[in-house]
Amino acid sequence: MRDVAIVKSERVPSEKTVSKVQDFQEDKELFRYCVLPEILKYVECFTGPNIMAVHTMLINKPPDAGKKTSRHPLHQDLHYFPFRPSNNIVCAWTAMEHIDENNGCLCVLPGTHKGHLKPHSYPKWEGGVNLMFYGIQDYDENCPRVHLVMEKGDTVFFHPLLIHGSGWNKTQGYRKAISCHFASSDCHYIDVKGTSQETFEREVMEVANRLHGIPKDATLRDLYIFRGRLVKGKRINL
Ligand SMILES: O=C(O)CCC(=O)C(=O)O
Repeated sequence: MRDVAIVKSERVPSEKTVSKVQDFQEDKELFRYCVLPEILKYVECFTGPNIMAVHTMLINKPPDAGKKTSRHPLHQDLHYFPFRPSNNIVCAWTAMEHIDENNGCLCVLPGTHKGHLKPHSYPKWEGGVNLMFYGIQDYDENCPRVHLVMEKGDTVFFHPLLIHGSGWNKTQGYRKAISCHFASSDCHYIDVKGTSQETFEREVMEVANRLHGIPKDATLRDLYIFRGRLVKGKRINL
């Protein structure tokens, strides 16, 4: 992915132009992150013994080009997942360097994982918004926010209903983090048609068709069957 501020400019892939690498599950080196015993020890508390890596990301938040497009709006990750139950899904997010409010740390609204999935849409930001950066528009403004200051190697584990986002990168460095969403392979798929997730399904399947020729009638479920990789135990439903 490239930040919306530079999406129309330079095309040579480099640290300066790639803001996110998604779906590294087939990359031998990066996938080592997803099988680290130090990570799986905690993941298993949420997923039980049958663990799938369902979404992987290497995030390289660029220095903000001046329009605050490097922000990630407040959202719930469950918006992107066509399977349930949410209590058997968890994100591991690891800082690859010191991260604080200057370079755009994670910001979370504690306790919100006890709520429901809220409707998401693109925020109407003046400078534009990155593809797939959906946000919640009606969160409680008075809810306290916690900014997660982390050191290299620090890892946070969080529920897919937890409302979170990240701030803009005010530094000249590229803020790096690696993350994986894990789910129990006992989770079951749901049809997102007719739900608040339908718009996302339509958009992501259009991109999958345009970039990879994935048939137009494929569903979000098909995409996750394809991208999911077993980490431990047995592959059951997912
Ligand atoms: O790393 C970040 O800045 C936020 C990542 C995030 O929340 C996401 O991709 O869902």
